[in-house]
Amino acid sequence: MNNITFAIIKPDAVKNRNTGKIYDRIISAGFEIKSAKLLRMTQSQAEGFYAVHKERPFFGELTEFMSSGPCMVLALQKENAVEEWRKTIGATNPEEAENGTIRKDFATNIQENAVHGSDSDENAKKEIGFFFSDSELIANN
Ligand code: IDP
Ligand code: MG
Repeated sequence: MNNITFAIIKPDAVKNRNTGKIYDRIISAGFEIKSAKLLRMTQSQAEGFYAVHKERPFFGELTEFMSSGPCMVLALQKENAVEEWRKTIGATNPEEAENGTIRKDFATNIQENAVHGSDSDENAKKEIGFFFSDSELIANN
């Protein structure tokens, strides 16, 4: 499936009251929201979600940050959703993100970078499954 991706409005962006502004970017970029919820991850959930990064030096800090407050998890649909959402959010490091991207406009630093985006169709599917059951996704009519 190449038309769905997984996004997070991370705790920094929720705390900084940017949720609505980021929703607006999602919608104006042409994504359909197939599911969304506000939740606070436990640190062990964050460790599970970011398991691929467990050997990286920032893993502890990252999982602490991701469980530090509420975040919004979303399933987003659009043609080429994974690539399109990565373009919309910009580079991991906001200093390298292009003008007009979400991270350029809302990230604080390389860690507290406002949003998450899946990096492949395979991971999008896994990540959606981590937070949503099939029945929570809006059906396409
Ligand atoms: P991505 O979110 O752009 O896909 P990844 O390399 O998959 O970037 O890293 C996952 C998350 O880990 C980043 O979004 C960011 O929050 C955090 N991160 C990545 N690199 C660093 C770093 O060098 N220092 C601190 N945190 C980092
Ligand atoms: Mg990544």
